[in-house]
Amino acid sequence: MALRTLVPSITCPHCWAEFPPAQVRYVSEHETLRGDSVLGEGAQMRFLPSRFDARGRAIDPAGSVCSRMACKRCHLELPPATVELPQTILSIVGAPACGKSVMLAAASFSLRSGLVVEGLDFLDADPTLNDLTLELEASLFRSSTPDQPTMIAKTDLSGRLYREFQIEDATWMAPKPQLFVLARGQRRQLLCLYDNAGEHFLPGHDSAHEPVTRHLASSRALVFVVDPTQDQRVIERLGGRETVRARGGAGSTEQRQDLVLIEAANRVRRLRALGASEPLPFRIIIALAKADIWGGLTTPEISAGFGKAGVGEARIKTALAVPELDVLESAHVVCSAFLTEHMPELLATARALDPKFRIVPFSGLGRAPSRSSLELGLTICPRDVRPVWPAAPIVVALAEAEPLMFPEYVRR
Ligand SMILES: Nc1nc2c(ncn2[C@@H]2O[C@H](COP(=O)(O)OP(=O)(O)OP(=O)(O)O)[C@@H](O)[C@H]2O)c(=O)[nH]1
Ligand SMILES: [Mg+2]
Repeated sequence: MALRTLVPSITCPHCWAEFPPAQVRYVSEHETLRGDSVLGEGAQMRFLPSRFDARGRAIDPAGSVCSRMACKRCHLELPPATVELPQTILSIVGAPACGKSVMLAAASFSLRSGLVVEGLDFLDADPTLNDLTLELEASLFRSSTPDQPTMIAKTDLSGRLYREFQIEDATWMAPKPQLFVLARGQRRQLLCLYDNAGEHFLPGHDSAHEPVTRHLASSRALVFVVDPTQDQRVIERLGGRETVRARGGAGSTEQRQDLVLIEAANRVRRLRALGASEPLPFRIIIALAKADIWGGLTTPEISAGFGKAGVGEARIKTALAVPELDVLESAHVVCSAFLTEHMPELLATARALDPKFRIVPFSGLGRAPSRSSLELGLTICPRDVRPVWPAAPIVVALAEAEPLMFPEYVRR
């Protein structure tokens, strides 16, 4: 039997409890063991095993061999990789409609293609758990009807994208984790992402029993998605609200995105008991979304160099791949100048929270959606979607969290 190495500590991707692997619960298999103290009558009982078979599998109180594991606290099932691989949680944060779900779909789709980072394998840790990402990808990137206009729906604030569990007489709700196994050279890692509704990040929307953004307590980097088309100065330069809206821009300025960033930082401080003047425990990556709309406003025009080199296959590869560090660094400089001119308070906030923050522009769709009919709103045919640097913000965040796995993207 091959020896398995266990991680020293597990962080549950569902409820973020931390505990050693020896305390992991098993899911009973015997049909008489129906009913669980945390998950209710419909679930199989979870238990702390004391008997094992010759192959090290747990035996439940009724004598059945069990191999599925669960969290000590919330009792939700843990994919086997969680006890063996170190886990990196990245928090994707941003105002409503800034482009988080499109980024998640475009990033996971392109990472699977193998064209994004040399030698990186990217697999679902558990396809049943990842159904959410698979659905998002299917609608825009793997459609069986690529000529039928479609669009990713707004992320719901509750419902099937979330999990409910019972702890100490209270019902908790948390977003479903999306878990991926990353392998590069000798290194293997679990990557854990969540797709929140933007409303969850707005000031005043954090409730004790709906810990929907509690991943901020355990994450290793913050990907803050910024939509420049939610800023009045950018909207004016692009020709006004209606023009911006018709191209997929938000065209609304209800949310000040710098305040959403401050709120996220405050939650991180509160959850980790950090003092007001202590630095944040991770890097902030400003993911500047929808570059296909505002890229023409930068000097030099970012859209000119942005994944355009090459033709045919080569062009697709340059568009999907994370560019080399010097290209990322010059994009950072150009975008910094753009933000200084148009959204200076956002830049100042990011700098104050993390002086080494990095800016990564991207476009999940690569071109503007259009209004195919009045009822459908903005849509795009999957065949026309051309993401540019879709996974770059996530890979740069990973490089900050796991520099040994992605050394070529670490700042020198
Ligand atoms: N032109 C353009 N429009 C985009 C792009 N990405 C997203 N959009 C538009 O922005 C809208 C919102 O994108 P989502 O990814 O759903 O935004 P979100 O941040 O997940 O929003 P919530 O779920 O409400 O928090 C989409 O319906 C598109 O119309 C892009 O890369 N280019
Ligand atoms: Mg969404």
